Amino acid sequence: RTPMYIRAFSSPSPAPPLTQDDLKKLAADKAVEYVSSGMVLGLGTGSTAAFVVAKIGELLKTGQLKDIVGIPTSKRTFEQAASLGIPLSVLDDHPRLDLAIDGADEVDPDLNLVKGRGGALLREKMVEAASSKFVVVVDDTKLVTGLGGSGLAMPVEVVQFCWKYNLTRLQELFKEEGCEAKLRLDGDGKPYVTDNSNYIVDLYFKTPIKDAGAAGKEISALEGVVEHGLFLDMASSVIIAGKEGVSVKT
Ligand code: ABF
Repeated sequence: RTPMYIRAFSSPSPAPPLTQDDLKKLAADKAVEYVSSGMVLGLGTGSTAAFVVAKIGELLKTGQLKDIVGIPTSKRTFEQAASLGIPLSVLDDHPRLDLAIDGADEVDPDLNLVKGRGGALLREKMVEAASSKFVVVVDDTKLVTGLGGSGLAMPVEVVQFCWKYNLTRLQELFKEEGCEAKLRLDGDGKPYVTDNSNYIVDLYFKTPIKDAGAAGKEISALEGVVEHGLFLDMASSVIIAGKEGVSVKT
């Protein structure tokens, strides 16, 4: 018989719990299974999308993927992908994409999204709208029952000119939802400037947005609004990683 103290030391210790980054990576790896050689591929922005870009770089390096053209959705993603040697292009030269993969800030039960807390919403929306398939990668903390219901920001990209005027108009639009509008600041307390030289007004709702379709149209109708973070009817699939594993919703 094995003495008790040896058994205690030799029994396998339980696996450490998965971190949020582990979950993001699991979702990213699953999404990369949708990528095949020869694709024109939209490359998302954010920490989950960064795992996707890293994996694609790896597969290109080992020759498991070939002839990919990546269309980055931000300067940050451009830099990461370029550093990994992923061939890159722009929508001007590739107006139709086979697939785009990106993260999200909120996902509702109908696969509608809030995006843009990472500041890249305009390029993300342009690239993802041009893709035949748009696969979203999230960990399960991003699931909400109604958009805007997380109490976190719903971003709107606005021109710098008279941004206060637009901030007030946005807040007025959603008075009934108890909306608070704030200009996004960078780490130095200065206005955050997007890749397109615009500002971002973040909308904070006390209750979920009642009619996201109508809200999106009303926001877009304001002169000086460039784009908003409601991505409605755009996602083909959402890959969700949670402690219980990875699931795919379509
Ligand atoms: C982008 O990255 C954004 O639209 C969204 O704001 C953000 C999600 O970031 P993360 O994956 O780091 O949570 O996809």
